[in-house]
Amino acid sequence: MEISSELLKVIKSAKKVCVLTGAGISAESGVPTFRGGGNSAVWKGMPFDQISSARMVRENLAEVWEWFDYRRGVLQNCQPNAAHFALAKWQKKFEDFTLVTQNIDGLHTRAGSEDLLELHGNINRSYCTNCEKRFQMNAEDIPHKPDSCDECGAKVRPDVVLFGEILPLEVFRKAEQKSRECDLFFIIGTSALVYPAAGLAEIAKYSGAKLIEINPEDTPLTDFCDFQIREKAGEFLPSLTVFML
Ligand code: BJW
Ligand code: ZN
Repeated sequence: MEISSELLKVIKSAKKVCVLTGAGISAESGVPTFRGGGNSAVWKGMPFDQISSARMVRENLAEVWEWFDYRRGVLQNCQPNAAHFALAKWQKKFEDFTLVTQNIDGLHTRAGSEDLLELHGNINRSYCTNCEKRFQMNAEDIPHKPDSCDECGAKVRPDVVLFGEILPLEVFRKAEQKSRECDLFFIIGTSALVYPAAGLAEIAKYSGAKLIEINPEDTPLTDFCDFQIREKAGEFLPSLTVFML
């Protein structure tokens, strides 16, 4: 795999590095992406942005759970891939390193990444729709447990950020701060269509960081980037990591 000397120079001189990942980084683990023929775009005839919405939680929570339990089942057969492991190594390679993900699959953590900023929640957590008590689920429990809150008896819902919902404030603030402060920002495996997550790359660029995109396809941010790597994350990141050593 060819890696330009210019790219290596930028990476080797970077001190504060921020990485934003999306569904594409887990594609090689067998987790379906949302867009671009990733296979999870439709569930029972419903587009995913309809079922993964705040409105659906209010109107048909049982069906929302069915969709998330189905995906928790898919994840039982998925392991972190070479891209997740490469990024776990990066946390020791830079003076300051921040990993921000839109993914809810927990694969970065399973690969050894620490202090992960999960913008859209986690598929193995839930919270009470009334008192907001949080629950950690066992990945093996399908269907999910518990179904209702042990404090107040109300129904629990997945702890994921659906369309029309606010991102966890502290997590987003930290991601925003790190994007503003970094000198190098990677955008890996995301279609960069969903905001405010995609806006982090814009914050980084306007604050003076160099932007590197790793994605086999173009995105709306491609022309905005300093380097565009048209490769699969699981193939490119391990090679890059070897050169970085
Ligand atoms: C590979 C690869 C390989 C393949 N290697 N790459 C500004 C303008 C317009 C609208 C908005 C705006 N700001 C906010 C909005 C509304 C909305 C939004 O962004 N809509 C746009 C779609 C238009 N945003 C929200 O609603 C957010 N909330 C919010 O803004 O709150 C404030 C507010 C509230 C109320 C009113 C007004 C404001 C919340 C967004 C939450 C997103 N949630 C989801 C679902 C989570 C639960 C679930 O999993 O079901 O999160 S949507 C879905 O998209 C999921 C993902 O995290 C997210 C991003 O997708 P991602 O990761 O980019 O995946 P894909 O599939 O799109 O792309 C995969 C990429 O990988 C592709 O590019 C491939 O090429 C690539 N790839 N193999 C590397 N091997
Ligand atoms: Zn409760």
